[in-house]
Amino acid sequence: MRVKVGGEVKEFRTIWREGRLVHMIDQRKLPHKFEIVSTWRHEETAEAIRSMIVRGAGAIGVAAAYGMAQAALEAEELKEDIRTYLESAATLLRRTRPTAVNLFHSIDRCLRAAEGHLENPVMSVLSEADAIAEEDLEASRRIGEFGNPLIPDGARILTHCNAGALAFIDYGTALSPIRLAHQQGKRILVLVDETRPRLQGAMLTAWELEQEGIPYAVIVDNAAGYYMRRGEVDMVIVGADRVALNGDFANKIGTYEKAVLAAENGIPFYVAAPKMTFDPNCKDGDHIELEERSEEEVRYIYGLNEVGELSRILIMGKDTPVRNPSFDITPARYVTGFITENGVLRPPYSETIPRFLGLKG
Ligand code: RUB
Repeated sequence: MRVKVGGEVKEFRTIWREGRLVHMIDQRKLPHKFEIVSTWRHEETAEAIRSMIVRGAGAIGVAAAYGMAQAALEAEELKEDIRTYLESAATLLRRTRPTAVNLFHSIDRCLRAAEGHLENPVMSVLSEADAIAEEDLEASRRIGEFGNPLIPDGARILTHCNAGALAFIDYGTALSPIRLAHQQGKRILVLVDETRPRLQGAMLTAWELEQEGIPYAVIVDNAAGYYMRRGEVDMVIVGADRVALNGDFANKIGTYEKAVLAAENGIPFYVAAPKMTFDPNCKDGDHIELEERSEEEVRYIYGLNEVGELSRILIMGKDTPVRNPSFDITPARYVTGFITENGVLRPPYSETIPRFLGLKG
């Protein structure tokens, strides 16, 4: 993605690897500060995923793969048994965030790579991790190509959370078709749900759209229905953290109500997601583990204070009881189509998804 830093425009990936060093854009500080965090050990990368320095299904999948690459190099340096070392790194990385299946797919692929190449398991894990990153990049680029024709000139598009270049390696999922539509000269407006409590919409999606010069407006989460009912939303495009075989999917809390409102108002509702986000072992949404995050995320708001310092502000009683589910499930019946790297999947999903995953002839 192109980023304006210090008056210059530079190309960045959300996360990249240089030998054992893993670099990532610090997503907790945008849009106020553009900073790169670098990790040297897999434990630090796991912590970066947990604390959401890096977040978004695709990006944490790649972060986990790079964490496994670091673990392979650590095992070599420490002369540890590689299998045992990788297994324990896998356990740590799996515990960081439970919902996005990309993370689990990546870890399993790296473990299988080590198993399959006993003569040089370290090299094999490194190339598998790099392959996962390249595949993610290519998948999101293709999602843009398949999604763009769905966007009419003049479209007003609602999106929730951040499913952009920051949530992937580059391009993004939901934002990939939007970028392409804009590049092709279509006049579009993106309505960005702010996405409480972590504000990924207001902080990250808005920042990405600003960088690209795509017209947008941030709206409070509760305003989506208002605009839909007024006829001011032509389509919804969101990302996903895990798609079940029947088409139910998990995404950021609040996605479900946007889908119901879209159906109520006759608005097409698309989910942009690559193969890595589909879970062949999950038959429906009731089998997806949904993350519950810290109460502090709801009690405090994070941003710049009036003297320009990043700070946390308590917005309710410090002991006020709160609940903080981070994801919800949207039933398949609300999804107009899944925009994937191989084309747009349509209902009945219990047939089209298994076929897409190569599970049915
Ligand atoms: C991210 C989120 C995003 C999906 C889709 O949640 O719900 O919509 O990950 O993104 P969080 P992707 O910010 O808690 O990680 O583009 O990776 O499919």
